[in-house]
Amino acid sequence: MTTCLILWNSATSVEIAAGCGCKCKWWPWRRKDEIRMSGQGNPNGNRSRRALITGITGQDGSFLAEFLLARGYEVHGVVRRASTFNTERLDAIYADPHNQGVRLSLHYGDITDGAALRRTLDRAQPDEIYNLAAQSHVRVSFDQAEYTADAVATGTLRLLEAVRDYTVAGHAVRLYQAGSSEMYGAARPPQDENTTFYPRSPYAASKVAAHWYAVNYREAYKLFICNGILFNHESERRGETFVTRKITRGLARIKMGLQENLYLGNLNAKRDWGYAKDYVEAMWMMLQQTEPGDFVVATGESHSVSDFLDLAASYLGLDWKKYVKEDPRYLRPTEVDCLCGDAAKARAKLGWVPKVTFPQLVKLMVEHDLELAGQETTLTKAGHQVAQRGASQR
Ligand code: NDP
Ligand code: GDR
Repeated sequence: MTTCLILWNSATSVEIAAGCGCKCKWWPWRRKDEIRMSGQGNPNGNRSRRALITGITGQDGSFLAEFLLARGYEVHGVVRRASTFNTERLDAIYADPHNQGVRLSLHYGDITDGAALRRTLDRAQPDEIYNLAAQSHVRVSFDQAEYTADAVATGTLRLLEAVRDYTVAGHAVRLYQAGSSEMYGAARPPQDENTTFYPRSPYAASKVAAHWYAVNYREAYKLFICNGILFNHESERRGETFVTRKITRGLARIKMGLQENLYLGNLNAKRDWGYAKDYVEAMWMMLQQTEPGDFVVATGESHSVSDFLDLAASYLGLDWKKYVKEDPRYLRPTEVDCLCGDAAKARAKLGWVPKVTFPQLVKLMVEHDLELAGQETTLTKAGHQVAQRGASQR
């Protein structure tokens, strides 16, 4: 007799089936006694569950790594070699690998390098894979279209091929694919899982390809793969060239007298903005279901870029119209006007609901960036020279 383990998720008060031992559809190659799950719901014996994250150094990757470590996972991440440190977001959880009991391991690799991906799978032996690696900037994808397609679309295909062979070799694994609301592009809001994709950038078209590769591998090889269709999610760790963070960084610096103007593109675009920490939890929840599926993750509220400016400026007591200038270099050849997600399926099946509201999100980002601007001011006043971050990309 095998057992089905049901985990109780205290955060959302829902029952989450951690794989089905009885039918064993998603772990068909496991012997029945191996399927009996440990306290962690691990189909691969009694060791702690292992997750592999591509894109671990990014906003979502860093939050997800923290989330999984807190749940007892051993976490492996793919890191690109760079001439400067690109692991800043992992500093809080990084531990010297020479220490005993370290549960975070980083592996050099790249989503454009299939051989390295395969080696990383062999070394990490993951039970869950989160494919977050991407050239994720929509505007940049118009300048680097081929590379974006290679990383986002073909990169996903490379990983799927590696996963296919990994399962043929007898491993049980579940994969999360990071899809995007950008795939809806010009489709009329509200958008849900049944809305037809209408991508408006090389990035979005590449994410659509990745989505369908994932669906095809799920159907063709019976792999447990979930596509998350996540709407915009932001945080104090958001890359500084995305509009929300650009605004909170820029206005906070203006408030402290460190910057005179803020140059932006289209202020009328509307997005459904949530908090990244809430969204990584939804990724994990998808992989704990008994059946794989695709889920929209969104707040259901849409706000314009100027709404975001209004709120951020009001927390700082600024009139943003005095400082914000339009710069056509930040416009896109084809824009996505309005995204607003309907996450009813995620609510019903995963029990997922966003916890942080739009005003709370803007406030926490402003507070964080005011602190950064304060540090810069203190150093400057003390006579230190402080170089501007990412000056060439602003
Ligand atoms: P980030 O841009 O913050 O992080 C992207 C990550 O991918 C970084 O770790 C980056 O590494 C890595 N990466 C980039 N290119 C490669 C490559 N060639 N090989 C390996 N790794 C690479 O993105 P987010 O954390 O915001 O997003 C995570 C994923 O979710 C992405 O796939 C994104 O497209 C998608 N997404 C994001 C949404 C959002 O609102 N944040 C919404 C919907 C989808 P490095 O640090 O070295 O640059
Ligand atoms: P997006 O996020 O394109 O939705 O992609 P971004 O913050 O870049 O743009 C949102 C909207 O703001 C407008 N905008 C500006 N954008 C930037 N970056 N810089 C500006 O100066 C500026 N001025 C106005 C844009 O035109 C756009 O309409 C993000 C990424 O995280 C993707 O990886 C992810 O898939 C989607 O969200 C969901």
